Amino acid sequence: MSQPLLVAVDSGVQTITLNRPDRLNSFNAEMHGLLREAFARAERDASIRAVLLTGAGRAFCAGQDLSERDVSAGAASIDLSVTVGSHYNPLVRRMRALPKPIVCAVNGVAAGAGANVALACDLVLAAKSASFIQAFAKIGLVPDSGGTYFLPRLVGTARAMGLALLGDRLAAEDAERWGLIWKTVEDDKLTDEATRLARALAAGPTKGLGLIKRAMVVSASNTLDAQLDLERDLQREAGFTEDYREGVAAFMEKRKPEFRGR
Ligand code: T3D
Repeated sequence: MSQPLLVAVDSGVQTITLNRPDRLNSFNAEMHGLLREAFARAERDASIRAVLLTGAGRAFCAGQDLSERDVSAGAASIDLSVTVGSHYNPLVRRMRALPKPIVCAVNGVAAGAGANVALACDLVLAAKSASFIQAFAKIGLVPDSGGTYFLPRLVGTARAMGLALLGDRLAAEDAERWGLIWKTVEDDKLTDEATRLARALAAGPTKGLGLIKRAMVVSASNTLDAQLDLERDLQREAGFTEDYREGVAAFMEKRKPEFRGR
């Protein structure tokens, strides 16, 4: 049987591929477990300096595997807070706390939690034929995996409300125009472009990039005063890295910096 998650490390990039294409890469418990392991490895393994998340086949991810939910007459009601609390929330928290950049290559439809896990990544690239669907309202649920946090912050309340209440498909190019994602690329260029981007990040000043990510992640809920203090503290940390010394030395010597991620 094929693995529901493929993980490969090359040139400092850990590529994680959701691999249940016949179910549009929807999440089940096994996939969540493997994702947990993959992100834990990304955190502890210094040779991994960026993560690339994508999907196998024609979809990125269709959210929760609905075939795992017994909603037949007479079946006991399911407490969905259990899976949200034990799988989705820890996944999004882990991704946001990872001190390394995560690139998402949205290769096809991203629906439900699949859309919001994509939005939890740091740079979202999408194939022009891809789309984003807040599918929750169509089945009587509430956007989870950070959807109600990311959407209004990325596209404003009016558009967030429309996406969440209607659950309609948003084409990748509209998602780019609205500022929901970083950019779209031609379908046949997605893998190359996402890999190029992830490798460029992996060759960057990893500690500094991690600090940038931390500042951006908390800025949504910080005051300007708190953010200014945080920037001061993070700059202190960044200034103690080897990569900062290398960056300045390379600039002065008019050469390309060789960052080591330290
Ligand atoms: O339960 C909890 O733990 C709470 C947490 C919830 C988090 C969530 O993500 S809730 C939202 C769950 N996801 C959805 O509601 C999306 C369901 N899927 C769709 O709406 C559509 O499949 C898509 C719009 C994503 C794609 O449509 P289309 O026409 O391109 O493909 P399709 O024909 O609908 O799907 C192809 C196959 O994948 C099909 O199986 P089949 O007929 O070929 O055997 C379909 O049943 C299967 N599939 C698609 N999405 C899911 C799925 N199977 C299980 N779970 C899915 N989410």
